[in-house]
This record gives sequence, structure tokens and C-alpha cells, in this order.
Amino acid sequence: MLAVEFSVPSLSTLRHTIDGLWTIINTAKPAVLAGTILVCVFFGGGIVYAIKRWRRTPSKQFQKALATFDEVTILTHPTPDPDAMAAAMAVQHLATYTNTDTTIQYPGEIRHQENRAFRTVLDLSAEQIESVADLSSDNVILVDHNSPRGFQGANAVEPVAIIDHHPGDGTEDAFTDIRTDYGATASILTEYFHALDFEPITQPQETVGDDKILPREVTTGLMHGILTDTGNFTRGCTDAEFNLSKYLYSGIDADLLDRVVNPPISAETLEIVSQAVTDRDVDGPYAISDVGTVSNIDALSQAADKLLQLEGISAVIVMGDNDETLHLSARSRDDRIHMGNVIENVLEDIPQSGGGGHARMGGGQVSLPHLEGLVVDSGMERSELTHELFDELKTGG
Ligand SMILES: [Mn+2]
Repeated sequence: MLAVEFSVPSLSTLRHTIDGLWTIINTAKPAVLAGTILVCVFFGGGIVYAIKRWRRTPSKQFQKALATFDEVTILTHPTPDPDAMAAAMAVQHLATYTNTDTTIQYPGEIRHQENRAFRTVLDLSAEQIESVADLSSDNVILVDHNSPRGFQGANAVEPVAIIDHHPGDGTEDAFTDIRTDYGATASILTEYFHALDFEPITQPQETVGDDKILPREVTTGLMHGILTDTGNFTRGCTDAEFNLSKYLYSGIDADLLDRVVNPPISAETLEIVSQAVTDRDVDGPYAISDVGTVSNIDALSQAADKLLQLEGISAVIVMGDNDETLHLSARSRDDRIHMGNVIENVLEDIPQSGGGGHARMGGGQVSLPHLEGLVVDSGMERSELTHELFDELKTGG
């Protein structure tokens, strides 16, 4: 380590310096003084201009970037959730003011009842893609994620803009606005509309003319995106989420919001949730539930969410199989364990299997033929997997 010592100037030294400056100013000729002032004003103005440019709001920068394209693809991640869909809708709405044609696309599936309700109730039109060839345009804008994934050729896609709140680097050449401290991508886009003086109105989309207006579908969608990503203002929330919700409030349609927040749940999903609760294995504060074969793997995470609410339980894993693959969904509110590591450590020894995640949320996939030893010699029963998971939970992962 290099130690640097700073000497603090004494008071008398400072006084001498100030006196010296006064003498220079008093004795200088008026012409020299005027010249000096001119030079100061010139450079000062330059600096102010540079700062203003540097501080030009992301909203204006993004709008400018949008305006350079005749058409763009707005792409979500493979599990388009309300935040991703709201962000996509918001970009699409902003693009109508820059005369940019837009297509919203997504890899993966929209299955969760909340996501299906979002699409139907808020009239989102989005296309599914399977490979890079399906992209409607070369100009790809990523929302709610910062590197393309979940479709063939995703690695080759170089986005022109990225708006997200997940950690990541983005791409050097693209407009990039990644705010990891924000609770939702919807918050970032709401901030754009607010900064650009858009007015939330309670009328539907069709009534929007040239005025800078936020129709009720977009407003309600953005509100729903903020609500879901922050767990109704209880998770990863900042000032921005609260302040921007106030801005959105006047344009929210209460009926639409109710329909997207509380959609009907399919009988199968509720049955899986109930089965996960009934068939749970409990060891101390941990619960693991194997619900067998399911047609809707989305229901596993909902079952895990519900099981975690059980009194006395602080970490859960729910598993079920579909098409020769065992899917695991894990949740924790136990600070002693890292759920992502628990799943990763147990699954890494099984061929063609794997998983991981964050401290409080994890998931994984296991090839059933490999687990049961039909392909390789060393197989195990599903009940043995449950035991291994319990053992790993106790070590903390
Ligand atoms: Mn999000």
C-alpha cells in the first residue's frame, strides 16, 4: 500500500494567497481584467453546455434512438411476465410518436394465468419466435433482460437498445439504460413518459391522437408490471416505484387492473398447488413436494410460492415431471441457505441435468432417464433425490 500524507495549509498561508490574488486584481489593467473575464465566460459556457449534453435525460436519448429506425423488434425474455410485457407495450407506444413500426416478439411461452390475462385484457399483440430467422426486424430492442436468450441463434443478435433492471453489461454500441437499483423495467419506462410530459388518460388506446398521451392500457400495464416485480411494493422497491405510481394513478383503469391482477386460475393449477401442500415431505423448517406428472410446469412455481406461505416453513422445493424432464422450483425466506446453490450442488452430479438461481429463488431440470439410471449405471429413485435435497438444504448450499 502506498501511503500518501496530505498537509493541510495553515490559516496564515491561505490568508497570504487571498491577499496575493487581491493585489493582482487591484493592480491589473482594466483591459487585461476584461479579457480574463471574457475568457472565463467563454470556457464556463462551454463547460455548462457539456454538462447539459451529458445530463440529457435517457428518455430523450431513447426517443432520439427510436426515431433513427423505420422499424424495430421489441423483444422480451423467454418467460414474458407483466413487467416485460408492460415495458414492451410502453416502447411500442413511444414508437408511435417517432413513426417507428414495431413488432413485439418473445421466445418461450405465455402460460401463467397472470401473463395470459395481461395479453388478453390489455390487448397486447405479441408474436412467438423460435429462431433468429423469425425476428421481424434486424433492429432489436431488449426489454427486461440484457442479453438475448431462449431461441436459436440468440447469441448472434446485437441489440440496438436495451432497457432493463437486471445486472449485466449490455452492448457497447446500443442505447443502454440498465438500472439495477430499480424494482421494475416498467418504472424506467414510466419515468421516460413522465420526463417527456406524457399525460395519463382514462380513455382507451384508439382515442390517442398527436397529443402526448398515455392510454389506459399502457398505464394499467405499467402499474401491474411495477406491482408484480416488487411483490406489491415489498421487494426491491425504491423511491422511483412509489413516485412513478403516483404519476400513473390518474390514468389507471381499476376494472382492467383487477382483471389482470386477479385472473381466474385453471383447475389444474389449483390441483397442483393443493397436491404440493398435501403431499409435502417436511424436515424441520424445510418442505419438499413431488407432484408427479404435470402438463403445466408453470404451476410448479405457483405451488412453491404457496407452500412457502405455510406456517413454520422457511424453504421449499416443488418438483414435477413433463416430457421425460423433472422440473424443480425452489423458494426460500431463510437467510441461512442459498437456494440457487442448493439446487446447483445436487443436480450437477446428474448427467444432462442442472440448475441454480439466487439465494431466495432457484430452479432446475433433471433428465428423468438419466436420474433413474436408464442411460447410465448409477441411477437413483426420485425419493433419493428428495433426501439429497434435504441434506443440501441443511448445509445451506
Ligand atoms: Mn422485471
